[in-house]
Amino acid sequence: MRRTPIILAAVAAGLLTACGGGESAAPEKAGQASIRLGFSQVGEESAWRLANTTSIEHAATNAGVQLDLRVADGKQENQTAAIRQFINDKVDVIAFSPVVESGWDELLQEAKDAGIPVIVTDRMVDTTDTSLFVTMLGSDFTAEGRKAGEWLVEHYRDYNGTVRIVEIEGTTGSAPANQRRSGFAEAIEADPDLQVIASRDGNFTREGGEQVMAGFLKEHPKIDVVFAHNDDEGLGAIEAIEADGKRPGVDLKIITVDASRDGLTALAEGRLNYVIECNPLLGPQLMELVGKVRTGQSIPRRVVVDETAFDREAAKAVLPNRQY
Ligand code: GYE
Repeated sequence: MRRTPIILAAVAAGLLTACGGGESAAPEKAGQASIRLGFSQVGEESAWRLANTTSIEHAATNAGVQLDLRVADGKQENQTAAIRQFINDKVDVIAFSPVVESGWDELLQEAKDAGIPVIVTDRMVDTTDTSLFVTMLGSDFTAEGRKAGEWLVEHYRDYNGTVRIVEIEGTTGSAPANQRRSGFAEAIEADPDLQVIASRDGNFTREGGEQVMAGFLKEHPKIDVVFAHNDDEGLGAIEAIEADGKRPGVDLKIITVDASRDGLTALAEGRLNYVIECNPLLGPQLMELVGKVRTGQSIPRRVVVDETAFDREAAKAVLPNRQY
């Protein structure tokens, strides 16, 4: 588990200016100027994740927030240990991106009993008591899955015969895997010719995507479409398809989610066919929420990130300025 404490002197910048930090501030205000945030990150599985971590680190620095970042290597038990440590350390605010949706009730109750507000970011938790967290900041994964399905329905509108789809899912039990799968399934119901013939966990990694795709190619003589739950899995699938002597993007259509620079580059080259955006640059919005929670201001229960989707031409247009 990586641990990167970033202790910063209170800087009167960004949200701190709003909090009134500075030399002449009253003691309680000076206290506010130095918010301690414990953040438990999922891991380092994808380009999305690395960009998300960097965004949070930079935004904390800019806001003068003392960030204790702990990276959990994709393991719920590591996240549990990190959050218990934050509770012990009496941080002001806890934020976390839960690797899987369920199994958090007891831990979040401990944070609540200790009077520490919890912000859920990126991935949703499935709790019986929604008062266990103050807000959720992240994308609408169901909408992302739906966009992928709608593109397929449109693309195969005039096609006769079965379209054989394989799905490379994200980490089993995670919110993005569950919701991208259901959004996609809901959208492709519009055309009974669109059939998911196999579906397997690629753990959101390039390696996982390659292995799962290699297996699919062995087991299924005819595959028309790959829906990968993130770019990394799709890029891994490209390698397996090429190793099998087929042309990704031509012999098999590939749809992915994230729209990282590598994903959009493959799309611009015609090796992917459609990419749904999932924005990892959540740091500034997270710090704004942290500041508001700390100072007792009201915040919405859910903050959804604005996103789009790209075809080949759109990818070429945005690539020169893509930040992640
Ligand atoms: O799509 C994937 C990452 O939770 C939205 O996790 C995130 C997902 C993202 O590993 O690349």
